[in-house]
Amino acid sequence: MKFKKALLVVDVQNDFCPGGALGIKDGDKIIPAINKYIKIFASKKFPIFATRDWHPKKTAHFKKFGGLWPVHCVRDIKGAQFHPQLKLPKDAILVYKGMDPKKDSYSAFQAEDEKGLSLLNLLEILGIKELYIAGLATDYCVKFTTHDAISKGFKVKILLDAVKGVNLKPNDSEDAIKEMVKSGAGKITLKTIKEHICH
Ligand code: VGL
Ligand code: ZN
Repeated sequence: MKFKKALLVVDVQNDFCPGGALGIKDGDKIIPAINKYIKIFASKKFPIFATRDWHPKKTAHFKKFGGLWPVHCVRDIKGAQFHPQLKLPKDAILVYKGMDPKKDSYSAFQAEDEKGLSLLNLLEILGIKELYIAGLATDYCVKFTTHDAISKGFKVKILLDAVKGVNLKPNDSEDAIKEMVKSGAGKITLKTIKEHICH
């Protein structure tokens, strides 16, 4: 059975890359692989979504207001912009998350476009049934997004060579991948992607 597919590029923003406020070690090293996936999906005319963590200056998500994280991805500043190496097509669908000053929101299913349409709305409008997920961070946004997607009935494939984690604890990313697979996510790399989308 053929499912309609989309690529979801999660939070490839300056602040999550080395030198950024919440820089993930080697976070930028996955960008060339992501760009290759973008080319493959674009060539098939499959939609490409990209999320951005998009915080107000004051939010309970930040350490200084009771949360877990240093100040990062404050909307409209450089840290919140996409990494300059990321090559999104002009028709990529951009969604934003983390705007609520009172709570954390890690999942892309808490994201919305500039008109306020949620990711779920947008996926339904386009008839998408299967998500291929890349980006940052494996142990937060990628993990929460995958669990939400599966619980909402989507099929999920994790692009293993195009994700990286924060690893507050050293095995967090590895554990996150195991959990996602246990919940039903598949694993894909650039070596195997063609078998999945080129037919
Ligand atoms: C995220 C840490 C802080 C994420 C967001 O979406 O992965 N991680 N804010
Ligand atoms: Zn955040």
